[in-house]
Amino acid sequence: MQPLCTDDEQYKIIRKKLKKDLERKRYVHTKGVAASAVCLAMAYGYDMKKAYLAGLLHDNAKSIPTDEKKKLCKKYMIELNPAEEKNPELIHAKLGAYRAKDVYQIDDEDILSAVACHTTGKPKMNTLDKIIYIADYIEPGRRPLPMLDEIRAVAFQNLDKAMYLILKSTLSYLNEKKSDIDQITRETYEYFQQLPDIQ
Ligand code: DGI
Ligand code: FE
Ligand code: FE
Repeated sequence: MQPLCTDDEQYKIIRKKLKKDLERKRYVHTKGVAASAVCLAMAYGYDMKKAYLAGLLHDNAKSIPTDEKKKLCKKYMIELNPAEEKNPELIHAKLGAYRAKDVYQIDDEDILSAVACHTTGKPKMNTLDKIIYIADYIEPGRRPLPMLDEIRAVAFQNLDKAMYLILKSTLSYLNEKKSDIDQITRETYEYFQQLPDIQ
């Protein structure tokens, strides 16, 4: 496996820009997700550099005000589904993928995909998609969430099972809050629920 040197110039430039673009707490979360993604990459023999970059960039669009987010979606011709129109906090995932390419010069399709689907997930996610989705939930600074300790342990044993547990917990949280559930979040849950190796 290629070694990862977090001191490389490319990463320093990206971290500097993220530090400027994100609120302080969000930047700390971002570093936690990048570190957790690298740990998961080690556990599953995945490219640590790709995991690190995707972790760093996953929330790059999070701190942009909503009306600016919507303007940028028009600029990039990103179509918003009804759930995204109603819950603008969902937009930062897709928009983040376009900005990762345009502003952060990332061309790797796996990294862009992982950023784009990190909030709702999607059926048939690849390994990096799952690593980022899970790292976002288990990063060390996350405030206590239901089942977090168990999910942290499962994450290093079975990615699909960790996906299923996180989706289950997210859906019950959203139901409790009476938030709209994106069709893709539901489909993703149903996809992981029927996999044979999650029981
Ligand atoms: O950006 P982060 O806070 O690090 O995490 P995230 O990108 O996973 O976004 C977190 C929120 O998104 C979390 O509170 C759950 C919510 N979310 C996930 N799927 C859906 C959703 N919110 C709505 N309204 N509908 C969804 O389908
Ligand atoms: Fe996010
Ligand atoms: Fe995040």
